[in-house]
Amino acid sequence: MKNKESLLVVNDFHPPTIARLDQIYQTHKLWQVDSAEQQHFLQSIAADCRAAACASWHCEPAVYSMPQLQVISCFGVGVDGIDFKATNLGGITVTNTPDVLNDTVADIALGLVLATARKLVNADAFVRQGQWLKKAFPMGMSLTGKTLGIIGLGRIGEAIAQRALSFNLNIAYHNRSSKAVPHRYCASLEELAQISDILVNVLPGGKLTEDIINADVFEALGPQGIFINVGRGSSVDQAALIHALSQNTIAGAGLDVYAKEPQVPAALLNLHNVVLLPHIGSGTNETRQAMGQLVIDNLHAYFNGKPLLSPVEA
Ligand code: NAP
Ligand code: 8YV
Repeated sequence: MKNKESLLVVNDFHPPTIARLDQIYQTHKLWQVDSAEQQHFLQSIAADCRAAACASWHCEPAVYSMPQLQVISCFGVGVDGIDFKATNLGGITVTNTPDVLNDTVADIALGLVLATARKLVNADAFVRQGQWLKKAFPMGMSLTGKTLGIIGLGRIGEAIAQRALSFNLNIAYHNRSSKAVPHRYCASLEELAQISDILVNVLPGGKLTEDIINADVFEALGPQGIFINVGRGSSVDQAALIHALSQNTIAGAGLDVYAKEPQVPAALLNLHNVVLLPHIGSGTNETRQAMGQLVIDNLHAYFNGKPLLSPVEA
């Protein structure tokens, strides 16, 4: 029987997927090795190791220098944790897990829209604390006829738009260029914020989007406006967001992602006009399973000389 191929598993990204990789490959688990020993560990497997499996949000820099490494199969669609300068230099192709998570992330985006517009989390606390016995809960904002502005109308953005239409929301969007969709295109973030009642961010992370949702965008969104973020925290000037929320220059926010996860600033924790989630956009059993399957399928394609299913264009 042919020996199992050697596979470096960089981090503990999804235990059920890693358990399946253990069955298929001779796995070498970097995160289980003390950091002082990792260089030596990588050298000891370097000659046989042509592929790695990794979280899309972090890869140990030493991995990129492995001489035989040709593929890193990432778990996650947003590959801002990968150093593409280093992978290009090393001739390494990176794959990710697009599309299989669109619906689940879009569901959470709409969940945050409802939770903020109708103050669902505060309403729950209101009942539990017995306040309903004394007074009425404050009114929310209707969605019908309002405008949902989507920053980053890509795969997930389109799944959000599809759902938003069934809530009778109008859709507008901002990308670097317009696309063939029946929604209003705004060439600038400020223009989109200006016409939006609810602004949803689905941008990828990385240098090109860093802090581009800033004080000017929140000012344009205005005091009745709601900001939702299911993209990346790095694309938002978090200090400007906290300022806008605490001064009520925007009405509220629903956040799944933050500047430095899992750290959430105390200033946000103390505000009542923000709903805070712990980056659970893709966090269902079914979707994480599908992401894991795509990690496995990409590796299978590589080891069998077939085209990779979802290579990332670097
Ligand atoms: P995608 O299909 O590539 O969509 C990204 C969109 O952003 C594209 O429409 C792109 O359009 C636009 N864009 C990119 N850079 C831009 C820039 N500098 N300025 C303006 N628009 C820009 O990606 P996706 O699959 O929808 O995923 C989007 C992101 O969601 C991921 O990268 C990840 O960070 C995040 N995500 C979060 C979760 C979660 O759990 N919360 C889960 C999955 C993904 P143009 O190229 O035309 O500009
Ligand atoms: C994470 C995500 O990968 O795919 C992405 O870009 O942000 C998420 O799906 C997920 O949180 C993994 O734990």
